Amino acid sequence: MQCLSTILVLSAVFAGSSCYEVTNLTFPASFLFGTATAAYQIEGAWNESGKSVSRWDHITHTSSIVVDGSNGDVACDSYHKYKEDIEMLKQLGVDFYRFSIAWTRIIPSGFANDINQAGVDYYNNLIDGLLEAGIEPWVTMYHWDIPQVLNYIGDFSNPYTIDYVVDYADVLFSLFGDRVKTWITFNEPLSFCAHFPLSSAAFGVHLPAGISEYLCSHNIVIAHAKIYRLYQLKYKWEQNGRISIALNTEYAEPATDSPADIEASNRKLLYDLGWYAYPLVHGDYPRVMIDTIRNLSAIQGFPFSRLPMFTLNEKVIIRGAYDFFALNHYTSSLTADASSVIGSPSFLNDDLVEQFKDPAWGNSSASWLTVYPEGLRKLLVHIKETYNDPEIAITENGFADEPGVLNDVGRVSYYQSYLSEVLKAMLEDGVKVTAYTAWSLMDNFEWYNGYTVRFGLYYVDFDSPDRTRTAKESAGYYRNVIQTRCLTENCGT
Ligand code: GBH
Repeated sequence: MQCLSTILVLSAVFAGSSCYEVTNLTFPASFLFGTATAAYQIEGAWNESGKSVSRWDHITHTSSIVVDGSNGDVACDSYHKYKEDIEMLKQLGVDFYRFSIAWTRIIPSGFANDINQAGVDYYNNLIDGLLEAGIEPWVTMYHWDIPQVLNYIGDFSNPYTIDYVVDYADVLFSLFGDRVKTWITFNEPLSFCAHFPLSSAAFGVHLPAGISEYLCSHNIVIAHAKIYRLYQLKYKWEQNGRISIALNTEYAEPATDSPADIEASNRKLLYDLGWYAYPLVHGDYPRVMIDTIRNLSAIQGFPFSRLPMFTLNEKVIIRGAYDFFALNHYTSSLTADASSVIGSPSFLNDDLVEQFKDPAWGNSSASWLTVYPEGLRKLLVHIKETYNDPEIAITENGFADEPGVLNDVGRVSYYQSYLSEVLKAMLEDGVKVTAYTAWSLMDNFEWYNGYTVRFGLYYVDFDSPDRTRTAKESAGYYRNVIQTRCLTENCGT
């Protein structure tokens, strides 16, 4: 087997597992390629033109949890430089651009009483500019920047927030739905309900672990379904768009081939992805979550299961509330059974598994992101088999390296190998993948990691007042893939 392909300068790319055979299958002409960003990570202009304070403005201004002490006050300055962003997207030749709208720019009070025209103008300009360039706008309604006023009342763990976010969605459909045909309601509830609040008090949600994650996720599933149903009743006939929710998961690779570890891996996927996908596809939480969390809650002295129940009416609106399956995926973990360990109440303990990384997998500059492309293919097959063979759009996938790397061979190799597994899943396993999104268009504010970790196809110079953008090697590689539909130099040979 040859190590990687001959294209570009691809020596020594996989720290660890250096041999990966890239397929010479090709993407069908109908397959869509895009890139993604999120409002807080790129826009800057945090207090301009009527925008109010979001949770992330609040966190970065009042705590010290971001490793380099930075914030998104200016970020990539895309609020002023969106035309340059569109030029980059044109250079890449993408079919679509997935970006998010800042709730705090559209309805700064947090409630839909007043609409901020300057915010509306910004997104109108962006959407119209994209359409003129022949690029479809794919809009995420919520990528973690909740108005701080709603964070104060408990964020999504407060059921009133369901109504407020549905009102916000209604405003977005009415303002932009004539031109936006692909909507993502929420980005990664697993991240913002389960991973983040636990890692920092800065989030300001003071409900105990083991309770807050489940309330948040429960309300998100209901809110998503209400937004979906609102659209069907009020807008679908006229606007004819498609709606989903971007769900993220690692692939859980069994640590050994023991039945207990295989079951643990399956359980982990049902906890991380099934928590949301099971209600949407099958009408309720996965059986293993219902039973396990009820039992653990009883042992821990709770008079109720910490996993809430859906009412019959809720089940009816939730089941089927999606037009396609939207998947964010970056990495995998080895997974082992830990069902004899009963920890303190917490979503992260309730799954009764232990996870760690295979030292043979390649690394990135984010500790959580190791390179295991086969995990994506296995995950796609798992989704096909578990969720009624849905159409799948990969709404994020990408690689982290250090600031300033322009000859980003690690990223090129990551995209090449992960896309290779997407092709195999499609053409050899029959998984209906119809779109792929590279995270991210450009380097941006990487949440807790500030500007120390980079995901962009374009480098951004955060020291320059212009926030100068420069194409990396990976931008050229991705452009070539989009043009040729092929990952190597020898497709079809
Ligand atoms: C995506 O989440 C986000 O949607 C996007 O905004 C972000 O820029 C991109 O990833 C790159 O990070 O620090 O060990 O607790 C990816 C899923 C879930 C990965 C939370 C990091 C925290 C791991 N993320 N996880 S840890």
